Amino acid sequence: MMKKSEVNYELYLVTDSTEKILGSRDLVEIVRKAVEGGVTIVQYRDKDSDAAVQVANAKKLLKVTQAHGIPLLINDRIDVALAAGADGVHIGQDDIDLPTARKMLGDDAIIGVTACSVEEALTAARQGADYVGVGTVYATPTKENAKSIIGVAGTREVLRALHQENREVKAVCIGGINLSNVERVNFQLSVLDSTRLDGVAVVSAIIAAADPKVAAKQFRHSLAHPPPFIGALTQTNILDALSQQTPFLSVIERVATQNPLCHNMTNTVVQNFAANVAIAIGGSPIMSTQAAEAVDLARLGGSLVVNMGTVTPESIAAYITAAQAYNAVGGPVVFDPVGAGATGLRRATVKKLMNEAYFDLIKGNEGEITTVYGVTDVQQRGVDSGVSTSTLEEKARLVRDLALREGCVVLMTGKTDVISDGRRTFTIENGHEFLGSITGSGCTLGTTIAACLAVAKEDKLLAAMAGVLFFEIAAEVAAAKPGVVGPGTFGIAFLDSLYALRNVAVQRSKDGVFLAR
Ligand code: 3NM
Ligand code: MG
Repeated sequence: MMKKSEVNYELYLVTDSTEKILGSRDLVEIVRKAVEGGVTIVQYRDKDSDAAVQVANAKKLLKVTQAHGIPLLINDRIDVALAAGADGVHIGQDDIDLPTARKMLGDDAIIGVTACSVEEALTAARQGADYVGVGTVYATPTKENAKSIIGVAGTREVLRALHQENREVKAVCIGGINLSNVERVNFQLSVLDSTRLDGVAVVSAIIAAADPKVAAKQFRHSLAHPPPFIGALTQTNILDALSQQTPFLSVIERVATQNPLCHNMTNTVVQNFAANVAIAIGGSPIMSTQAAEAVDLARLGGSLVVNMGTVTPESIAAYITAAQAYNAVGGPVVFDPVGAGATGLRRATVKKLMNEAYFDLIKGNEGEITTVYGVTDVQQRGVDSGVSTSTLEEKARLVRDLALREGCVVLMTGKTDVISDGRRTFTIENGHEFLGSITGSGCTLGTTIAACLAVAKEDKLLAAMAGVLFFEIAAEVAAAKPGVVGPGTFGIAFLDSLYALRNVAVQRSKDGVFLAR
């Protein structure tokens, strides 16, 4: 039997013998290939075969796993595990209870338990489970009777609770994990210091794969590498940036000279103004809301704004397809959860989008950011911000905590903007009240930030701050212009000011005041 301390849970293969997934192929051969490809632990899961068949299969599988020094566990059946001499069992909430299983198998056996909730996970941990299988992360045809789909957010809650208990118990997640989401899910579940994911459990994405060895190899590769949207961080010192302004201007200059694609999925009211803002700062706007072209657009090196102005089944599906396409190539995605707390549909949409995609930056007013954080008792008046009751310090803590939890940049707009990447938190006092009197100023701030992110991926906080300052200083300049008397004249002057500021940045660059990277 394998020593428990040597078990690696990184890529946990759960088998399936059904027609739907295994088909007519030979289970032992499939597992052999998967193990050769890098699976680190195997669970034999067979809900249909008789005990004698299960014992025979388990013995064959054991030869394969033992040859590679990895453990074999048996799903549900303690008798089968004992008869075959397997390394342990995996039990669900409806199987023989953990204390009994432990008595039957002894201390050296590996025993894992399925946990759908914090309570189930903590109970398993306290009763001495070696690991918990947390899920169901995503609905999956492999287990149609799954009790609860808890998503990335629910899974993270369970991991955090386990961590707070300070238990030795290991954790893997399960349900719908495949090669197109494993990098993101692994990142989303491991980003917090206070959660720890020891591995991912997979059925169909390996068992039903055309080549299980290749699939397993690809999983191991994905698990060992950060997702494309994380990229390679360079150490930009943002305090230098603040004192010199130079890096901010450099970001603006890069937008003006590189003309990044600004892909906006936004509501019809704002499209015209957002496109004009994008052009004024040097971006190349495209206002497509079509999922069908998002994959092609994502390859053009720009960035995406998902403005949740419209929430229909079609628009939600399109937001997800587009965000995932940008995630796949490392193109920045800005999420504007418009009116997030206003309706149940919008709250559910926020949850769904955050579950299915990664957002490099989340921007919103206090109510929206509070909703995204998950405080459900905030009822917003409409899509505009309500009256704030929290102090600046409380806002800063919320923004920082959300950024930490999601591993992204969070911007809370308001009279004082608060921005954080979890490690660094700043306030910005610029802007003008006229911005609140024209349609789409929040949406076009998203457009401006997205353009900056596209050209300065190495420090997303710096890029986003450059975008905010660019936008808000242009508003101040515009409001101070002679002839600007109200929202109408302001709107026109604002576009001119953005354009003028951009030219200042380009001119300073040409003069050698700073060197664009
Ligand atoms: N247990 P696939 S979900 C066996 O939530 C199993 O406990 C689950 O299959 C749980 O990787 C699941 O093909 C099936 O989505 C996972
Ligand atoms: Mg079971």
